[in-house]
Amino acid sequence: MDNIANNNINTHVIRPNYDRSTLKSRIVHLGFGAFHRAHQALFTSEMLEKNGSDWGICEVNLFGGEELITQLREQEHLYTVAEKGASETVVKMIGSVTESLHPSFDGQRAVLEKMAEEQVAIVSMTITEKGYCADPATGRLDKNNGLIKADLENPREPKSAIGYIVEALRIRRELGLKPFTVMSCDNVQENGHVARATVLDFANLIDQELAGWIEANVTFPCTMVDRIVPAATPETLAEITDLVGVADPCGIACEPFRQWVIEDNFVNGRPEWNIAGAEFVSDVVPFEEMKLRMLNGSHSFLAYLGYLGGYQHISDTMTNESYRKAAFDMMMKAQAPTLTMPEGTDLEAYAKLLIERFTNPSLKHQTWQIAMDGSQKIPQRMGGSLRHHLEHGTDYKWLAMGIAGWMTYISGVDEKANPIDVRDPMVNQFKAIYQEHGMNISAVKAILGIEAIFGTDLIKNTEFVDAVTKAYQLIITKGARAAVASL
Ligand code: NAI
Ligand code: CS2
Repeated sequence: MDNIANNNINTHVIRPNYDRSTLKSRIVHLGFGAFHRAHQALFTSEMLEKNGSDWGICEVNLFGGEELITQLREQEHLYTVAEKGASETVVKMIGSVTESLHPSFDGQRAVLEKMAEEQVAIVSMTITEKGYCADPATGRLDKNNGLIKADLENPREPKSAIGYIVEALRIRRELGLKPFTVMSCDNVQENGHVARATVLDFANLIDQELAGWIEANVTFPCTMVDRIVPAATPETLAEITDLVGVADPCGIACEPFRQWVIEDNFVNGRPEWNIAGAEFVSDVVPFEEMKLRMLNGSHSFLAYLGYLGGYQHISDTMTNESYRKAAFDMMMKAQAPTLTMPEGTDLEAYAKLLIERFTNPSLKHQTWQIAMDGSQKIPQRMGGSLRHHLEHGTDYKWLAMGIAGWMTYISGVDEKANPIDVRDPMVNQFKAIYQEHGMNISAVKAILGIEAIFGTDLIKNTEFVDAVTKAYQLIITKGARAAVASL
């Protein structure tokens, strides 16, 4: 089959200019999705270009993505990234991927054996928020999660990412090998701490000695990752074929902006990602919080209220002045005041840049995609700042509207009475609530009563419950556009 590895590709594509044959799989990455392809793998490729080191990546998809792995192998693990600015596109071929595995066709053992190979120094992850099998409100392991229950019964044959990491570490310990660093690159508040807590919670339930060894020997750096990478669509792939000259089913389009701030806490060596633009710092938490609240918080706001308002893409919502203003106010009035940043951080400049990034008309980032998995996203994108405002008696109307927008969205019916395809690990719980309450405002209290999302404190705060109820009522009676315009 013709592909990017065995064909002439257009000369404007920037190709890897380093010797790929010297690379070793020193990183095993769980989650060969859209984001990783345009972020960590690209940073690694650009680093290799500059330092000629041997840090290669073995890609693993634990759930889905079988075709992607098959295709990647057919094209010698090469693929392209199209960085689409408002007026110009840069196309890069990525060469940092050395190998790939999928438990569906290579078997679970092959994945574990790879993770336990001596040269593997880092296991990194982009497995989505739900991949951590944590209780979203506490960040601790959810022992009732179906995958976790199965893995606790049969830890040598894991299914969850957490189960794989613990089993691979067990094997390494048994072989007398150094551990690897576990590096989360997901949009999870204090992602390294959540990865650590879930891994240790799991290990403690199966083998306390192993848990003690992990606690003493493994590090879990936190990272702040940023680049808008929408899921590939047939249109993006057709555009990439035009740009490259040959079809690349593993190709992905993204925005030009990228940022990666990493806590410098690696137990077994690390690549010099800094020479490709990443920053190693001692404390990432303020940067993570800034990004999750200002970018992701307003993204979720725009996703729910945008979808309900009839907008398919984030850039479409930005054509409506009241959405644009609400997103900026959400950043500057609802989120920025809750942050404690290192001196010199210019949050207004950050917010202005975010609005510009959201406006990029070349990126077709669907509101429906961002709306996915709200139960996992809302607590970290809005919960912390909400509590801050409740404590300080300050205005949080944008957060109340965002939460009410999410609640309306998960009812599963849009403003034209069409069904919404709600994707969320808690979707059955939402369905049960709406079956009982219909669109009645009593649904608000029922949803706020879900402890895994809202904890136990928020439902007791009548001022907050009233604010969300009012916003919800406005959305269902006047529509999302009018509700956003009222802010
Ligand atoms: P995607 O849908 O393209 O890929 C999801 C990946 O997660 C797949 O590789 C899949 O195998 C894996 N996965 C799904 N459920 C899993 C589970 N329960 N356990 C283990 N692995 C699981 O999504 P995409 O765009 O790659 O995003 C993934 C994550 O990366 C996001 O959830 C977010 O945390 C983070 N991220 C994404 C950005 C983006 O713009 N796409 C930007 C910044 C961070
Ligand atoms: C988005 C993020 O899908 C979502 O929930 O908010 O993936 C967002 O695109 C990235 O975090 C940008 O870095």
